[in-house]
Amino acid sequence: MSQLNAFIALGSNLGKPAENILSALKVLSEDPRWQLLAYSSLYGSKPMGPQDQPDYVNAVCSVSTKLTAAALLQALHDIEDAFGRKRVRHWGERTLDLDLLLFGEQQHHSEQLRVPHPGLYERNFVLVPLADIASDWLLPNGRTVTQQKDTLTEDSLDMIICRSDISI
Ligand code: PH2
Ligand code: MG
Ligand code: MG
Repeated sequence: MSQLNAFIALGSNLGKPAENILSALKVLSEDPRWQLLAYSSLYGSKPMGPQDQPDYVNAVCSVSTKLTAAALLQALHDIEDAFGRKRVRHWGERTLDLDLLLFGEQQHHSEQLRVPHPGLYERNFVLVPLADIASDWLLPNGRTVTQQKDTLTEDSLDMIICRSDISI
């Protein structure tokens, strides 16, 4: 089976969000089912969805894996569960959210598996960190990550930890 590059969005707004993201990156770096290739800086972002929830910390990483997209997504859900994630409300607060953004050039449109992630094109808290590690990656809509990021009008995000200061 071939080895593909996947991009994963990380988000947290409960407990100590930055620590949760760094711990999740460590867990991802230690898993034998893939190799962690790169990770972005950590960004603080205002909540999308219900406003009565804390601000988020967001980041993106890439892995290389021989897993299928469905198997990788299941593995990500298992890691979310290990971080004590409870699914409380749609777009609501969470200890750790791991979203599969891109899986090589593949596209999946089932209920369980949507790749590219449906929010990818509109969310600055996804495109800004993704541009840290994959600015020239060509998206299925024909734009590069940076070109897509430049279509957004929202305010820029606050970088809270620069990726060069992170050691996993
Ligand atoms: N995730 C959500 C809902 N709202 N807002 C921000 N800023 N960042 C997130 O990661 C986020 C959100 C549900 O996954
Ligand atoms: Mg999710
Ligand atoms: Mg999400």
